Amino acid sequence: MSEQDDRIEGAARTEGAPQDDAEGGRCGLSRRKFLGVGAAAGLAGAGSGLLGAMLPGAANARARGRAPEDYVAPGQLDEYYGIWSGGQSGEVRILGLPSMRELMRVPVFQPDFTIGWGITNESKRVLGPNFPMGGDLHHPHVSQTDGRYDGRYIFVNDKANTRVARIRCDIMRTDRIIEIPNAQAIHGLRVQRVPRTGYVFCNAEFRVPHPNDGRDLDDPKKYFTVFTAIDGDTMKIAWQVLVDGNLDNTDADYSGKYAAATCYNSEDAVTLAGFMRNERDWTVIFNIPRIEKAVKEGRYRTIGESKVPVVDGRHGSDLTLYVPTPKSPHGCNATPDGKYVIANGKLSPTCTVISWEKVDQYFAGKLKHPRDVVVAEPELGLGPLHTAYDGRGNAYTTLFIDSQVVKWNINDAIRAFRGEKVNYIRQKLDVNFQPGHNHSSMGETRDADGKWLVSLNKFSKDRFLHVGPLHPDNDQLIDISGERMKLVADAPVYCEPHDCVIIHRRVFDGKVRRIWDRKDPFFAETVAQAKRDGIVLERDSKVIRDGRKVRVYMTSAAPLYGLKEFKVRKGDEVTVTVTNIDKIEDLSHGFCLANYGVNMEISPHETSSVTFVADKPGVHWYYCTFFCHALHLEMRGRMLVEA
Ligand code: CUK
Ligand code: CUA
Repeated sequence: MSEQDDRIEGAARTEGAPQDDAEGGRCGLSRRKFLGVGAAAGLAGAGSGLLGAMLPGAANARARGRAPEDYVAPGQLDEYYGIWSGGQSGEVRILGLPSMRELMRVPVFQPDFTIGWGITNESKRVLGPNFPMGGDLHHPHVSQTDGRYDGRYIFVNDKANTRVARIRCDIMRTDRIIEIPNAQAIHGLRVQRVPRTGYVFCNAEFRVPHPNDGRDLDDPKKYFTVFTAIDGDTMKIAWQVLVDGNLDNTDADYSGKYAAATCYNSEDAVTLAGFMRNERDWTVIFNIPRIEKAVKEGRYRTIGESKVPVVDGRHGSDLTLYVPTPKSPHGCNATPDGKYVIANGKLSPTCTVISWEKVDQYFAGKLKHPRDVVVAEPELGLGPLHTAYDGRGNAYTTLFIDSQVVKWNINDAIRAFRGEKVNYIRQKLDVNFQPGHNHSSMGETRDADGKWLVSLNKFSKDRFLHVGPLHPDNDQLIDISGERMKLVADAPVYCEPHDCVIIHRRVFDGKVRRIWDRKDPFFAETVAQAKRDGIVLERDSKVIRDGRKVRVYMTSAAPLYGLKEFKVRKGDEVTVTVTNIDKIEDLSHGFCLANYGVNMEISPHETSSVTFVADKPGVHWYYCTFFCHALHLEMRGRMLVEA
């Protein structure tokens, strides 16, 4: 049997196999029993024993789907971009779908020696002077206009260092990073859909005392956290809302009136054990027009040194609505038809469906109890974390503990909630293993097209060749275009993406630059300095001495730098500015300075610069690190440092 035949046969087996379903799988029953025992404990305590127990069955039940190259042949382009979080790496990755090929990495919070992120002056201006190393990047989301992707920006959170960053989609480069005041650990992040982005909403997850200067460490009354709205155009903070509980994930509606956030620790505890007592926590709904009005009328306070207006949205406020939601809810996902937002129960086997229309009625005083906005609460399985949509009325929820994706019908769940006898579960598909987020193609916009679903699985176990004790995650591609979900591909990924968005290529077509615009603001400050030095960057290669500061300007054109050597004195502060005057697409140069920890990339028509102190005398070669020409290896020069 050829490899090809084997693959197709494998695919057929996957589609029809009983392992597809929750109850009758080859290893299904025994595994469910295992999981049943320690479900809550597994979630709370990461459950390593639990996972070990399911290994043998899982290995047998390996689903062998069609390979991605069956969908995207070599040389063919993908239909979708996947914008992937890089998790602890602090970067964003760009994949093609359905091939799952990694196309690019965009450094955000972490240094990156390939392009010199954290080394070049241009990147340091974005990162700030004393940026903490690294970040924990969970949620990349693309700006929208009227509920549709407009392809301007990607916004991302940094949980580790309480920041939010923006990536320009035209150059796929980070252009702004801001710190969020009055907060610790920015987690959930989503964009305002209507009328446009507009606001970027983000959740500070950890409650800390305010002011957090050591005077109150253990007084729960002093602990709180905030919901933040950032102006996505200026990257200034518009306002914050004081809340009860710990905020987790967030999403916005399709009318521009509301944002929602899942919220745990209704117990007001300051320790982990206290967090999980209550059967219900909340989904918090933020009434944006009312909050804006309160800010406008001065009904806010400021905290500490920050000037950001903070309105009080704790219980009793008319700016917010706390919908009781079981239990420590996690994912928060608005449906693309604009009708509902769904909170994923995490420690409860349920998802809670909240109707925006009922939220309207509640704020208008027509509904009495906050629970009246709930229109369904389907029981789905163990550990529901996140939900994606196909635009045809179906929802796809990841079940962390069950290691499954469950497809269910929203309308049927609503009917069942009203007491009708209907089965809202459509299918349960094993994924490998322990999924966190999932995402569907165009699924967080009005254009949800129901073609692809990706399940971001935290554990790969034995799915790949072993590469040491640290295993890659396993992001699995699932075809959801038909009645039944079909597992198509496994994709190992470096740890650990939390979230992604899948965007049709038409959104970016014609918007992503192939070479730099010489007028790009990304290096405008460097250009301005050159002008003050009387330098035309596209033409001149020259050394300017300004006291102990030396500015070295050179062009790069394959396979030559504009300067074969330059001379400085020990202790000089040297700035090397390189302008790539090649205009051929894909012809990047590098500038690497031996034994100085300097490397940077200069793509066609880009200017990059780096500043360092020439503290090591002698000869230091600089050379090109991007293979640009048959004589690339000859592309070099000497920095001569006089003692
Ligand atoms: S979170 Cu990681 S699996 Cu940060 Cu969106 Cu749910
Ligand atoms: Cu320029 Cu290699």
